[in-house]
Amino acid sequence: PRPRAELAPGAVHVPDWLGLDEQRELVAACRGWSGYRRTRLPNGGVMSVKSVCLGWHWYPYGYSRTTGDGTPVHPFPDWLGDLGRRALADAYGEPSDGYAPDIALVNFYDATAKMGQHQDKDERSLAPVVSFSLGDACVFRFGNTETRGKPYTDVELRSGDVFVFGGPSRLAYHGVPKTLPGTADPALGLTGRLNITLRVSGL
Ligand code: MD5
Ligand code: FE
Repeated sequence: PRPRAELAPGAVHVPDWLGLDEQRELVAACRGWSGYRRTRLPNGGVMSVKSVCLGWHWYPYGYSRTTGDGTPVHPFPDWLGDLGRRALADAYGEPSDGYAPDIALVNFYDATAKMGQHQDKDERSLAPVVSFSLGDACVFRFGNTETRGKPYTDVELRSGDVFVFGGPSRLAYHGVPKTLPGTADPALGLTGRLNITLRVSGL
C-alpha cells in the first residue's frame, strides 16, 4: 500500500482515501454539474482542461458570482463541505470543524490535457485547499513557493487519493504535466481524469 506522505510542511498526500463507492458517487455528481468549458486566458492561451465551478466562478484571475455567459453558478453543496472537513481532519490528524470551503473547481482531463505550473493565489483566504482525484492517474508536480522551476517532486495521484495544501505549502507552485490514460479502474466507468479542489474564497 502507498503510505500517507507529507511532501513539505502542510502538503499531505493521503492515498486511497475514497472507497470505490464514494468515488462512483463523486463521478456521478461531477456528471450532474453542467457547463464544463475550456477557460480562455488573458494571454490568448486556452486551458486544456474543461472546468466547472461551484459556489463561485473562477475567471483568470479572480472569482465572481456569475459565469459571464448567463448560466448560473451551481451551489456549493453541504455534503461536499462535510467531505472536505473529513479529508482535512484525516490528512492533518487534527480537528477541522472550522474549515468552511465555499468554492469547488472541477477539472476534467482528457488523455492529452495538462496543467502548467502555477500558484493558486486568487483566493483571499489562505485556508487549505483539499483535492480529490478520480479516474485516470496523473503525474502531479509539487514545487516550491519561490519559482515555477526546480526543485520539485513528481507524485502519482490515483483515483481516490486526497491531497491537502495548507500552511507553508499553500502558495507552492504545482501542476499536472501529464495524465496516465487507461489507468482508471474500469469499474468506475470514467475515461479520463477528474479533479475536485475545495477552497475558501474569503469573500
Ligand atoms: C489538478 N488542479 O489535479 C490540479 C492539482 C487547480 C489545480 O492545480 O488549481 O485546479 S490539484 C492539487 C492542488 C490544488 C490546489 C492547490 C495546490 C495543489 N497547491 O497549492 O499546491 O487538477
Ligand atoms: Fe492549482
